[in-house]
Amino acid sequence: MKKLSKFVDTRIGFFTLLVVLFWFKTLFAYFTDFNLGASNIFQYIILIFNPLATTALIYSIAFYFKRARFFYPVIMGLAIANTLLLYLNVIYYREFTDFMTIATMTGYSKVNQGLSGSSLALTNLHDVFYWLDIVVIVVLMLLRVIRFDRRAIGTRLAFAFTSMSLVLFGVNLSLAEMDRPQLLGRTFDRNYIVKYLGIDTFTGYDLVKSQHIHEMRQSATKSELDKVKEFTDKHYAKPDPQMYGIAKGRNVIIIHLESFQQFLVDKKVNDQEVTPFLNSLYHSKDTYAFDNFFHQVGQGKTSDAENMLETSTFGLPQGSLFATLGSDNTFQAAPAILNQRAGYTSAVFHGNVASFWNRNNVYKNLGYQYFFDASYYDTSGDKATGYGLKDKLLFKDSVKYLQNLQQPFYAKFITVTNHFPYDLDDEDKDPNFQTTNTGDSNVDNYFVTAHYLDQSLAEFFNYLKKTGVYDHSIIMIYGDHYGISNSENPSLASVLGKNADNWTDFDNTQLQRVPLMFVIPNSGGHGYISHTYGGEVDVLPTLLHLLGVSSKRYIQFGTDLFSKEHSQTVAFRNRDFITPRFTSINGTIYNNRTGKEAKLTKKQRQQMQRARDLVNQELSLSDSLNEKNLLRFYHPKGFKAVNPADYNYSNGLKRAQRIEKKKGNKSTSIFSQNHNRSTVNDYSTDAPEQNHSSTDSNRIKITNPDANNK
Ligand code: GP9
Ligand code: MN
Repeated sequence: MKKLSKFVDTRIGFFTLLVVLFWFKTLFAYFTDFNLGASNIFQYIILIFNPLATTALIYSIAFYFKRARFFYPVIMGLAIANTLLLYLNVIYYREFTDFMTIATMTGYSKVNQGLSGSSLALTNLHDVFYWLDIVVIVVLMLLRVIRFDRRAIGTRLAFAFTSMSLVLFGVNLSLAEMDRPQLLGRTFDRNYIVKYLGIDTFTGYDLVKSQHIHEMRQSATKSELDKVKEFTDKHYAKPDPQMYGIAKGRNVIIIHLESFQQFLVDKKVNDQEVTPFLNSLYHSKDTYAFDNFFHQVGQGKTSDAENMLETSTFGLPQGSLFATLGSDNTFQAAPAILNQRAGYTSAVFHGNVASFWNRNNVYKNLGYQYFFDASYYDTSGDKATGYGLKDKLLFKDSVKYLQNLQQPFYAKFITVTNHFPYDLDDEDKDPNFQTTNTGDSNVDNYFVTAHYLDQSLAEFFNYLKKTGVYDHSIIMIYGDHYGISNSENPSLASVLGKNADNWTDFDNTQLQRVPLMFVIPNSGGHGYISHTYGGEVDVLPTLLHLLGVSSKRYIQFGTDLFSKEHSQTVAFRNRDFITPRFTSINGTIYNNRTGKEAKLTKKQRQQMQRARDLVNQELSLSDSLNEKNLLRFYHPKGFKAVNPADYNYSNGLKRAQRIEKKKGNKSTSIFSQNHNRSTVNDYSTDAPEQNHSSTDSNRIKITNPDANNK
């Protein structure tokens, strides 16, 4: 013991102590918080050794500082930074089942406000272990139990440590390459890099890559655009004449159902429907619904869904396109297309801060004319949960802005209440609705917030009907992505009548289904539930065609879901994919009917290979389009490039009213058509908060650089 403490009192001893502690902490994370899927003894050996080389390499930097008063702070600083990186990844992984990239980290700074609520919910009691050693060491140093070693390490010895670590790293890398050739060359899964090389290497590697993207953008040429254009032209699917233009000239009301999965539709728990209102829409003859519609988001989640729906291009393989590239990317998106082709006014209603997912910048590039963010609403006291204004209040309090917009409008409502961690105040809970009892509070609460969201929708629809807006609108409803993450799916299994013990990756993929419905009142009552396979990237061409706007001239990766030529191969962001008969996960093909590994005929194998090629091609081309910002070179007929400087989201209401005034009796707003009378009183909600005075502190902080003096 004494010997050990003496050793720690030397610099090499102290270094060794810190390296070993961090090594253990990383292993702790590997085996408790991460799920890296080591499948054989060789992979386990690599996994166990991979933190060692980089940790030693990083900490050896401190040896070059000769003076004790530099050496100790430097090595402790490195240890703390390294722990912080590990810990942030642990938190991030719990929600995204993925690791943080430089892109997400820099994106984080733009969105961290909104994330703070759920980050706290993502902490775990055992997290103490990640920080305990640091605290103990600092205390021991302060108490002089660990003493500073004044004897410097010679530069040559320091160099020897660095070189040793590099050699060790080389060994690590070659072992990894033996097991998985071209590990770094064709990165498709961050899990693999961490599994083989550790988090530090992954982060360093990612840093180099983001620098690369920066350079790529600068050197991109128009010929690269031609390749993309050739692909999307070839895959264009022409509209079904029966459907083309059936919603022409109508308002488009988009309802973004936060974290809402298809399994909620028609689901009963304790003999009660979770979402009775949505179910009634789903089965209505006015509704065209899809039950094999999949979310395709990556790390950008909501923002990826938005990007796909607005642009029919994919999100990025890492990070959020909105947060990382969105500020200066060129888009040819729905709001701009519909404004220029069919005179639509565009607006987003969202009760969270404008900076979340960098929306305040990106929406300008998409061509959104109005953005009613949290600063337009009273979000004080109990009116908001962690991600913003509660849904019932969002819909109700939006009406005073919506009614002044010129029709037709393209208006998107982004809900938030059904967001992890599915918190809802008791006052908002339906006393007649009894949720599941799975023992996993996320799963149990998920049904409660979904039920609330459903009620809020019913109230909004009542308003639309009462004012007659309903009759000349098309209402598009979709779920953006999963609510229950893969790691929690086993808790959900029993609710779905499945067995948690043999839950598979195939089952996870099945749960990537989200709702998509087009409600088109007075359109003949031919609505039905379509079993066509499709994904979020297909929505824009579908919608444009329903509105009678041809999508042919634009670069879009999706195809019209109603078209006979629609491609039913649905690409997921990690390059897995699903077709009506088979699902490809990590290279394994499953039979959709049995959920087991498929035995393919030669012909089927060829078909699946073609599907795989298609998926790889479309994802790569979409990435090239967005990463290199190629749309800046593309000028489709009649499309005027969007200039973000033309947009400003402050004083939205005043701006709309000014337009109303200027148009006089030509104004088409709901307000004008209602003989210049407000329709606010046509809205009724049972939300208990509406009359609460705001005594409590706010649950979200409003800081929108753009919006003042409403
Ligand atoms: C926040 C909301 C949530 O404004 O849209 O985004 P998510 O966490 O689901 O990506
Ligand atoms: Mn979301």
